[in-house]
Amino acid sequence: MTMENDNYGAEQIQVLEGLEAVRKRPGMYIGSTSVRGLHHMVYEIVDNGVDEALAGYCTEINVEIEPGNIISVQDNGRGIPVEIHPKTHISTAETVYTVLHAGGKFGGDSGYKVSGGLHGVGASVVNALSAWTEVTIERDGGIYQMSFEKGKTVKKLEKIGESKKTGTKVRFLADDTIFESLDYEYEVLEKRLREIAFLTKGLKITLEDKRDPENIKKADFCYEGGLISFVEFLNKNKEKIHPTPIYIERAGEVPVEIAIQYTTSYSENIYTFVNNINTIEGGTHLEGFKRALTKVFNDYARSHNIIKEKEAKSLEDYKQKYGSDAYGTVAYILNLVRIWSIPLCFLGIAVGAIHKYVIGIRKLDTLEKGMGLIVTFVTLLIICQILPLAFAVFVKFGRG
Ligand code: 0R9
Repeated sequence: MTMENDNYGAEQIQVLEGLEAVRKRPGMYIGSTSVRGLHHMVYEIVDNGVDEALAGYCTEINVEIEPGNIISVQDNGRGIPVEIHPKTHISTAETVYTVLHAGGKFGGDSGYKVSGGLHGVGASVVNALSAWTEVTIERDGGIYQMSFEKGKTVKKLEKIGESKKTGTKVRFLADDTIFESLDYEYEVLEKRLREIAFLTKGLKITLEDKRDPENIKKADFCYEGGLISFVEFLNKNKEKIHPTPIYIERAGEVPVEIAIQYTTSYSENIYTFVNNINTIEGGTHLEGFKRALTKVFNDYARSHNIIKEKEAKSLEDYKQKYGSDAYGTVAYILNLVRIWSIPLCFLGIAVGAIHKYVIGIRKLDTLEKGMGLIVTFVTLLIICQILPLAFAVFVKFGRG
């Protein structure tokens, strides 16, 4: 055996150890072994298709729950590369499914690093935690297939037919010795897939639950409006203060998308996403956004003599003083940032500009209208009450 072969052997051992580690501590890799972790298995595979969509090569992802809780996810992207990988000496597709972190490591320069989850590395985790996995790839004029049991290859990638199409289909049965239950909740998958569709403008996602042939459930989502559609969906039963959501999009190294709509509802809803993942605990992106919003309100209030030059108020102050009690204010703010972290100032600039011209003016205009009414009322009072009095006084004393 040559040195090179020795190295290859060592790499292979690392591979096996890698997936064994996943099965030993599944929670560390998929979050939990409860039904929540089970749903994450689906999201990990879907995210790989979403990455392909974000790279500009995939327009549709079809998700099915087959009888027996088998999950099938199919995309119409380029298909996972099938050629032998120079480092692992097995096909790139098999590498992605058997080497922990391979998606990131091997797909490095493929523009394959934007959606949530583990950025492709999730494929090997799902494989390790499944009783079996079957991957079918249409690419380079052929149909290729490989299969695994508990993460181990049982059928190496082989060409099984011809095809002019391209895409990847992954079918897996989660391992019931790992997960507490294999009962997928249709509504949970539906909610998350709809969210992904909102966050991935123009991508069509279909969901079909075929477990009960008497009661097949179906849904499909495709939103050309992206976040605007998301805000409209969230506010559909609310009274809107402005009919069209405010929308900001900034491309470049730090892409940002924001959509906002105020309604007459009392509660405020802010949703933030980073790399398509709902950041329920907020973060610097949310902080930056709120700071920018506060600055815009204060700048506007100062320039319209609503507050003094040196004065500054918080968003809460504005909401309490000019918001819910008088008109009701709700902001739906959605923020999609496909990066790891965002400099606060960047968001500040992006959001500031919009708010200056739209939200601030809108809110404070209403106040100004109120002020206008008071001024009109006082003027009428003067005309109706004070002028006749003055006239009477003039008549009385003038004549006298
Ligand atoms: C159904 C779920 N879809 C996938 O798992 C999926 C992965 C994937 C992919 C690529 C294309 N489609 C995919 N679908 C891909 C192709 C190419 C470059 N990068 C990504 C290419 O043709 O050059 N891959 C995800 C990881 C990898 N491919 C890689 F690591 F093998 F490159």
